[in-house]
Amino acid sequence: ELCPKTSPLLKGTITINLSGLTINETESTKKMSLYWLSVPLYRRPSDCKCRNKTAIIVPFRDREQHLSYFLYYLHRLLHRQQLCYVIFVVDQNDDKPFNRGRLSNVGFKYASNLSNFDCYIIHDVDMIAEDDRIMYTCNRQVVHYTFLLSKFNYNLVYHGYAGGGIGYTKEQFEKTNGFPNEYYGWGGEDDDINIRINEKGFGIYRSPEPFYRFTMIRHGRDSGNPPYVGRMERLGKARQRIDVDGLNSLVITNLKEVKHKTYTRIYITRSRSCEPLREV
Ligand code: BGN
Repeated sequence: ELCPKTSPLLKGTITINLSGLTINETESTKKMSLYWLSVPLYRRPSDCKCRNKTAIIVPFRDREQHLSYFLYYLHRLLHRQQLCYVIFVVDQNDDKPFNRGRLSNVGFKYASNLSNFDCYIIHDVDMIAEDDRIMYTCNRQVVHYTFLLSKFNYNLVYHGYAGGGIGYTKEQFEKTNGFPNEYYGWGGEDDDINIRINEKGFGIYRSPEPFYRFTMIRHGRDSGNPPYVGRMERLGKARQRIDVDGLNSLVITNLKEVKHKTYTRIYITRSRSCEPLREV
């Protein structure tokens, strides 16, 4: 039978203790998932038929320790929410500036090609939900989950912030043309999708519940992710570029997949032929 509308497994606030966790800890997560796995593709709640299928898409490079924290907490949360889900880690396997937008598009394309999910959540690896009532599901509006971050003292950092974790239905992602592919390095791509989502009339939903809080794992700036100097200028043209730069202009070459027990990792390397014009 269908799972209840509100999962009886929810416990509320989650205590997050990062110092006590090591990469080895994920081994226990692996064993746990084997126990719950009934169909290779999804982790299913053992006792009922899930109401929602969610794809978690994590743009990633070189943050193995963060990934083990992330998986450890997220698997527990999603299980308690009685969701069917798959976690896709999209790994930029080159030394070019990090391109979060493009990785998100690759993840969406890969996931939506694999199966029909109700919700595609693009999620940073360094953000961990502090409450299991933060539902990893979608809405009529595009859902922004990560607007109260420890890093910003749990305040919305500015009106229009759309960074961290954001959930789309297939239709929403396709109609907004996903993410821009042409932001290289840190900053701006999330402000760009905010424009897309509003221009296409979906709007962004942020829960009024006070428990929508996220811990952001502290880290220094990545050398492979320098601030993108051209981001202001690119953002100024965001409206004109919605239907030109995005899911529909994505070229995927050199994709490799590795299936782990608790997530699928997709390696994507930018080939020479689609090298971006270097903007300095
Ligand atoms: C903003 C960045 C976002 C980032 C947030 C939070 C830009 C665009 C030029 C104004 N936007 O300033 O990408 O997520 O800070 O750190 O840099």
